Amino acid sequence: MKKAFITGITGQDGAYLAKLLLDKGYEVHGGVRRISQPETVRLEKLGVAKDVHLHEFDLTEMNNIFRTIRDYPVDEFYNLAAQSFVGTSWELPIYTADADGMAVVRILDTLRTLKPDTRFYQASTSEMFGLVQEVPQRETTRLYPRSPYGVAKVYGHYITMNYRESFGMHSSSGILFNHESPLRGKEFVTRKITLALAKLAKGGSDPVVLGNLDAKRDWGFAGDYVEGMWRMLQQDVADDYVLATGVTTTIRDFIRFAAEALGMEPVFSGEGIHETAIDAKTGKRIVEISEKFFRPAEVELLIGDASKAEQNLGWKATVSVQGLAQMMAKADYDELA
Ligand code: NAP
Ligand code: G4F
Repeated sequence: MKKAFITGITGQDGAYLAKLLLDKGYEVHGGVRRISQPETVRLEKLGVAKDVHLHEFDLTEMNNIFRTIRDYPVDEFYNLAAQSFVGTSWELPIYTADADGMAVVRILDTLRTLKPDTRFYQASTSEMFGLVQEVPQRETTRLYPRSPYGVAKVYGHYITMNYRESFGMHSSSGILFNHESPLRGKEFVTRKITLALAKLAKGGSDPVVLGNLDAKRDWGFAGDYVEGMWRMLQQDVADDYVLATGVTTTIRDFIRFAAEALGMEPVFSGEGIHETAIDAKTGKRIVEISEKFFRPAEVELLIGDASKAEQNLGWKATVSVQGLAQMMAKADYDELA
């Protein structure tokens, strides 16, 4: 029986990956940081909370990482934990650099010392492309991060490559474009939209208040992307791979897809911070704009080319952005009382 360790097992991807590995017969261990009320709700929703072994773990604590790797040696180590919200990275830039950058070398160097044959996955991100230097973005596109989060992830990305090249470790980075699901954190724009629209569809009256509706993202389904992570670690030779759908969509169009899935007829009017949308069926205002949700520097366009992953890993995204918006909106609607 293969063993795996997942940092960030309580997060969106951690929960889907835990389920995938359990279904494949792995013994699954996961790192959980100390917070006042441990959140295993995603693992519970997927019905796997009782099947995983949870250990106290924090990215910022070197000796804790050392003891974890010493006491629970595994075949595959997936580093998914991070301060993952781009907006917060301007408020917590130093913590973000530590958790999303320095922590990667803490883990890699401990693996190198204690168990260098462990296969390692690093959660790199399309946010590293930032002010994009090529369209679509691929593994060789020059990086130009636009947030403290993106900058920290660039360090994690290059140190993962460096430990592969320096010490021959099986360390791979997945450069994953945005991926979402009904388990997505409520602060991310897709889930913020589907939850607010579901409340409106249930009779509520509060519009969703957003920032830049013109930004474009390449959105896929998280369940597909964890399969790609696993496939990367099954290769004989470690490497870096983009996972993406190859389709890009504005925030405005995502709102349209989610609203239509809930039976609304969204109509947008106005510009900039005066833009709004109403549901033509009920006349209710469903979208407002606030300066509060604009970022100091924006990533305007992301669209990925995942042809290397398709060729080498046989991986392809299976859920369209319309299907994703529908899945998330319906899940939020069904869950509301
Ligand atoms: P998520 O839902 O926010 O999960 C993040 C996880 O990291 C949570 O389990 C969180 O624990 C844990 N964590 C945060 N700080 C920690 C610390 N100091 N020590 C230990 N654990 C800590 O994120 P996700 O969407 O699943 O993303 C997984 C990874 O992929 C992240 O590294 C993210 O940056 C990266 N990524 C995500 C996407 C995407 O679109 N989802 C795209 C590219 C890359 P709590 O439960 O205690 O908060
Ligand atoms: O949903 P978001 O917060 O995701 P973002 O910034 O693209 O980051 C996510 O994807 C990255 C991969 O590219 C991951 F690495 C990262 O961990 C995370 O999972 O924002 C998406 C877009 C942005 O352009 C933002 O400015 O939506 C725009 N937006 C407009 N109004 C908003 C809002 N974003 C949020 N969160 N909240 C708003 O009200």
